[in-house]
Amino acid sequence: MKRRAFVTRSAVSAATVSALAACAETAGTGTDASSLPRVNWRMATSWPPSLDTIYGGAQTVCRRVNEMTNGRFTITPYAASELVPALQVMDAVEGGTVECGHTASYYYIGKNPTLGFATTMPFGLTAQQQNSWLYHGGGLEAMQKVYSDFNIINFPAGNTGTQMGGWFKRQVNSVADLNGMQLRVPGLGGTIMAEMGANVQVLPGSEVYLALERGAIDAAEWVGPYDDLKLGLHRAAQYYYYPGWWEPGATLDVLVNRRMWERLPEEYQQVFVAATVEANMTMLAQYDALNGEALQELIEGGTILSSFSEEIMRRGEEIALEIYEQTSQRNASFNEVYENWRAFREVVQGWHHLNKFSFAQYSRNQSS
Ligand code: PYR
Repeated sequence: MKRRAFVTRSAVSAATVSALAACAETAGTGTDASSLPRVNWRMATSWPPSLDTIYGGAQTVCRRVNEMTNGRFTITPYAASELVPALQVMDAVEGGTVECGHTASYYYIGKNPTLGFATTMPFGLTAQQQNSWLYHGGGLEAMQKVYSDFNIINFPAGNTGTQMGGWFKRQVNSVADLNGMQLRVPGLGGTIMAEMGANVQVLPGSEVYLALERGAIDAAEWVGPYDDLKLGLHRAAQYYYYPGWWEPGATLDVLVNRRMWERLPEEYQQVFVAATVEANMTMLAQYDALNGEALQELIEGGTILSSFSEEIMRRGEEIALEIYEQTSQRNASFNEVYENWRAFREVVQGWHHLNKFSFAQYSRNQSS
């Protein structure tokens, strides 16, 4: 039922927008027929504004809310560290320092590992499958339940698609090669890398290049060719690994302080949800359109592409499954979400293996 309620809310948003536009038109004639209040919010983000893809997700939400309410509800996005440090956006929203934020939920798995599901899980769902789980598989309700413990309501508002595995200063062929390496890998991917012997840290996007270039870390993963090129990561390391098996379809979330959310008129809530859905789709389209060309530019500039070895990927998957089982035993919310997510994954992957991946396999064979 709830799932339907979400979809219905999104679907009726167009009607709401028309109603708001009608109010605005009347207001334009000099009669302020709109009883809707003026609301001004701030949105903290975890991103440098130079990344028009990921920071663009925050901008899309803010711009569309403004446009759809004819300027009555404005949200101003702020770059990482302008209001709060990049990796403390959730804390700021929870505490009400800001009304909302645009960030990656897996930066906060220290608070509850279940939050990782909102972004992506190692060996988990592609972007298409993740959206399917969130919007039609009970995923969004499940994650909103987890976030309610933090006085927050969350909405997907961007997806990077399957990421790259990152930039390494030296080649890694075996699990043993990862031992002692200093890596920048966020989320449960970092936990897995640590199990394989690496020293893992999570740095905000704006700090990754300097840390890699100066040798404070030996390898770093950010998103993919377009962003990585902009950050200059190819100038700090030569070996570019794929696939990003710990981030097969990373969602970025807008987090909203629950008290602030409840104070919004329902019309603004619906506009807000519609804007996040638009940002979710737009960011993925942007990444898919931009990454291919950026990859060519990287290769022409001397980047060496390498796939992770079967040994590293198999061991990574084994550790991921162990973590999922063990965390399920001690964390009730993780167990609840994992059970739902695992069942969904089995069905959606079966379907995609039959149609989508067999088509991809055929296309790949034809072009090679
Ligand atoms: C990262 O922090 O690595 C993201 O993919 C956003």
